[in-house]
Amino acid sequence: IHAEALKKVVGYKAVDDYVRSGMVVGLGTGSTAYYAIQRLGQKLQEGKLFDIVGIPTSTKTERHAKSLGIPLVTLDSHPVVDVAIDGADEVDRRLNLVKGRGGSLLREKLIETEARKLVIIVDDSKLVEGLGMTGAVPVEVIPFCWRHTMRRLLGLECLASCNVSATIRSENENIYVTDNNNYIVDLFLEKPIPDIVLAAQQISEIVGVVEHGLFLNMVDLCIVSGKDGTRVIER
Ligand code: DER
Repeated sequence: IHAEALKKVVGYKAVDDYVRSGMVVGLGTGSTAYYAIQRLGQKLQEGKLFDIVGIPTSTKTERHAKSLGIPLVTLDSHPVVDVAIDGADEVDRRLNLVKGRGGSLLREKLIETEARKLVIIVDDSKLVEGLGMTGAVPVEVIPFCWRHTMRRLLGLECLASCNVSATIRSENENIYVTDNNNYIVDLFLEKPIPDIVLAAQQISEIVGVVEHGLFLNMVDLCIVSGKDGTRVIER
């Protein structure tokens, strides 16, 4: 079964099963959340859903939602999000996540922290035993003295056993700039993080760090698609 089909089935299912008329919906970012946004736009156009407002987690998602006619608001006017739907880079057995390889982790976490229900949609390639083993753990940092902040990240006690390395995320020879005019330091670990909660705390305590891609104890349920079908994992 084609990878895009796996993304589409979970994107559609998230909207069909968890979005009701009148809701404030957090709109995720990435190639899987793309399908949830498509489905939401389609059902609004068909009149199967109404009185929906969306809160986009990136300018990219904002443009996509606008192109479909989904009415958009922000957390300033709508601080309570009924449901948020987003993809993830990694999901562990406790539904803790790595997110942010698409660069949108700050607004994603800001909005998804306020969600009454956070629905994560993935194909089964994202399911992992330990976080940080399939790719980077992204950390959004302020541009000022980013090398200093990167050094502080590399020196963290809680990552000492992980053989950690770091790169400043680049795009076409330039440093990648997020929607919030920050940079991203990607942390690469060779061994799993022993204490993920402590790591999240210690990373956040570094003054130049704005936010990181460890989403812990946030997810209510995860819809997973695979070649054998689709299942829902509740936390
Ligand atoms: O960057 C993000 O957090 C995205 O949600 C990403 O992690 C998932 O994107 P994908 O659905 O394209 O894999």
